[in-house]
Amino acid sequence: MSTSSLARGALIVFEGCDRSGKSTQCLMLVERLKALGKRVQHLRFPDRSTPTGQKINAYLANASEMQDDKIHQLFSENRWEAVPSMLEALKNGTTLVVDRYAFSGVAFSSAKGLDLEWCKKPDAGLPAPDAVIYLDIPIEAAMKRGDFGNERYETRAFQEKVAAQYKKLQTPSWMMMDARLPIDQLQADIFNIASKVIADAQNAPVGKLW
Ligand code: Z5A
Ligand code: MG
Repeated sequence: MSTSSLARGALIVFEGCDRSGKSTQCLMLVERLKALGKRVQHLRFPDRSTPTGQKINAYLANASEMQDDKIHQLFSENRWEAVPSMLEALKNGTTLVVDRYAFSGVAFSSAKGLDLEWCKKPDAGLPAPDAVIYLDIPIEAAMKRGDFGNERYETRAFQEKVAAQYKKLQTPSWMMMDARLPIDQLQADIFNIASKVIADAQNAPVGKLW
């Protein structure tokens, strides 16, 4: 029997504007991988269940105010809290499917006018995704899926600024997907991409942002 270390899991991140279909596609991918007997875990940021996440939740719900630089750092802290368990899971062969990550942090804060390079700093050193699946959709089309919610940032003008910032953050592992495709067709494409990413990540070290 081989004594070589266990193949690691892959870190697959979904990004995109409001209503682009991230949560829908994350859930479908997790369910399909589980059905195939793969080890997989679904994460989302912000993780609103932790003390930092609860402060973020109050901010997003407009129930509290915070300076732009401070809330930016809090979003990052919310990710760093998860890093030990993320690294452990990856090491144990569990693939992580993550709904929003540091790219959201930088895109949203820099869309408010904060310097993009400054915004990247708090997340430098986080586990780097093996793939960023970006669900690309014109804001007009996203709005046809129903009104944006009532949270902070959920306006057309702001989402347009966010989309422009996202495009400055593309890494080599960035996959631009047409989020206007029918849900099942998009999932089929995403599943094929994820399967290859999982296979390729098995024996590669976990990278670091940025
Ligand atoms: N934020 C930040 O500022 N800094 C940070 O560091 C982080 C986040 C991590 C969290 O929102 C907010 O925090 C977010 C960024 C900021 N603010 N905004 N905007 P969230 O993640 O909790 O919520 P969201 O993801 O933005 O919104 P959402 O509505 O959950 O969008 P979604 O997950 O992309 O979409 P969905 O729920 O999968 O689908 C939306 C609807 O479209 C639904 O009815 C689906 O059935 C439908 N749908 C989905 N796919 C399709 C297709 N392909 N065709 C037709 N209809 C579809
Ligand atoms: Mg969502």
